[in-house]
Amino acid sequence: MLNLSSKTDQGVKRSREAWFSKISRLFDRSSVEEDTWEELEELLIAADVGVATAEELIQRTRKYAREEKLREGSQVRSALKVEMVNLLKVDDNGNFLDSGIRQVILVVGVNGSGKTTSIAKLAYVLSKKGKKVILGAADTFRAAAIEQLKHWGQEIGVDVVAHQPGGDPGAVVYDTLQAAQNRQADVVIIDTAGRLHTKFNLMEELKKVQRVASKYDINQETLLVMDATTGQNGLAQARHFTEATGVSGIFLSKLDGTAKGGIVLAICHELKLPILFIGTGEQLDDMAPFDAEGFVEAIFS
Ligand SMILES: Nc1nc2c(ncn2[C@@H]2O[C@H](COP(=O)(O)OP(=O)(O)OP(=O)(O)O)[C@@H](O)[C@H]2O)c(=O)[nH]1
Ligand SMILES: [Mg+2]
Repeated sequence: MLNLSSKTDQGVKRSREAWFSKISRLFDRSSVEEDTWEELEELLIAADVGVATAEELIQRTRKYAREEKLREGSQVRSALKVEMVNLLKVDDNGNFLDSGIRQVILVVGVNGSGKTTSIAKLAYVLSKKGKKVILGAADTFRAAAIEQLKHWGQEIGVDVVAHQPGGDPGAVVYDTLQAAQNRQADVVIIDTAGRLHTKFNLMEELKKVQRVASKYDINQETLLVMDATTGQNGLAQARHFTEATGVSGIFLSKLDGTAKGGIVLAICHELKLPILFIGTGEQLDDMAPFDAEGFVEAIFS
């Protein structure tokens, strides 16, 4: 079994040590004054929460503290944590992977964001839950990309449908879904080539892949893999992907690699997209489903 809370701890370790322990210590004082709020804003921005989200969070916390007549530092700290959790709870339909229905998940994102690794992690977790998973190697740009997915497939023990390098990604998706039907798979995960969100043709190619998949009677979701270390730049990328292809949720990879885990708050608040999973390292089990309360506890603990 995955120990989820320890994976989340591992993922936010650097952020906790660099910024959130400082934020927590701000409230060790007996009373909260104007300069405490100013310092809080600076620390939140340093942690990559983003100016707009930091202001919103502070405004909500101050309002709550005023209304409830909270004066002591520790009380205000608790209020801040509650408001963080509220900000992180994006209205979504829950985690589609828990729904129990047949799924095809198209995994998209910029180059090197962690798509293929995150797919392997998902396949690993789902297989352990007893689901039959098939992977489709629709990143046909590079031979190495196909090999990388096949390697993971072998390691985990799941089938990978692949064509020759240079082939048509749509044809790979078609064959993968055909195989999924024949072999009664529960979950199909499609790896796609990394692309810059600004490249029109490549975004059109993704839409074509979505159209191929939609011909099948299977629930379709698009998972955006975002690299946590790209910080605020990642937000602009995510907006482009959302506009071009629609995005059901985010797999936030490499959270372990950044001290600026405050980006999680910016993503939820500014994009209004749910973070479904976090990546916490390079191994197969280095992931956890995202959970707002668990995240806030871990980042302050
Ligand atoms: N530390 C850490 N490294 C990660 C994580 N996820 C992925 N990586 C690493 O990031 C690098 C890129 O990962 P890939 O999965 O190949 O990324 P990709 O998006 O498929 O890349 P392209 O196919 O080239 O677009 C690899 O070295 C991975 O091991 C994570 O959660 N934590
Ligand atoms: Mg890849």
